[in-house]
Amino acid sequence: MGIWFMSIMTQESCSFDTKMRLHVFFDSSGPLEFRAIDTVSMRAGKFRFSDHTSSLLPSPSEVFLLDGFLSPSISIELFEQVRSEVQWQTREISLFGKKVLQPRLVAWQGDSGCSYRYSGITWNPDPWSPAVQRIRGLVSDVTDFDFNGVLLNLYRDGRDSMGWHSDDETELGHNPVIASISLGASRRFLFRNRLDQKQKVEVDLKDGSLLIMAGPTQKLWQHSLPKSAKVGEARINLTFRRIVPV
Ligand SMILES: O=C(O)CCC(=O)C(=O)O
Repeated sequence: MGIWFMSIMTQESCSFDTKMRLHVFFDSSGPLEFRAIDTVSMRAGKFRFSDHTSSLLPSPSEVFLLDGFLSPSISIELFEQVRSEVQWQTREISLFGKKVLQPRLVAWQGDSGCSYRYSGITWNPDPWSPAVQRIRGLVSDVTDFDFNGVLLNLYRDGRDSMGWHSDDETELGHNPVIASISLGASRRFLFRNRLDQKQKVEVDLKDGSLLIMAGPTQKLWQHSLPKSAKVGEARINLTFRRIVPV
């Protein structure tokens, strides 16, 4: 069963780049909820949001945050489905020459052949699971971008984390577009400038939010999800990516 959605184009605005879409979520009993989405669209390799949404990082980096992309009721249902349907793994990574367990559970799903190598591990894709496929549909629809893989992270509580890194692996190509969905507990997410590490930008990634990183963001900035003693609840993050032939 679960939730399905339909996407309806309600209006073309006078601006060429901005479209208005309506997402209609429904389950087997009928429509559950309507949500108006300010779309982001890819034109000539650049993301554009409607006028009131500006980049969190200075130009030429492109980072956009849409809070409430999924409503609380949809997020709760998707959180439970994703948590139970994904084949979560704990993996060892090399850190400063030592083998350590990643401080979170991880999975990689994608189209056949879309392997992804990071932190010394090659991930062959698990097939798309139903709820993840549904979220992929929503994200592809709002971004007009065809993602062929997703890295899933399950942070069991505030002791789980992700260290500083950029998503700049060769197989993601030049200026990758990455769409990140958060479900569950809110967590702090930090950016730091690669040349001037004291320059930091912080955002809260809330339940149901969509964060998009595009342009040269990965070349110019690193990001991390620090530990937090205050967070007792779990969080799932899905970062949709496009693996390109190398
Ligand atoms: O959990 C997050 O929001 C961070 C995920 C992340 O940095 C990544 O997958 O590269």
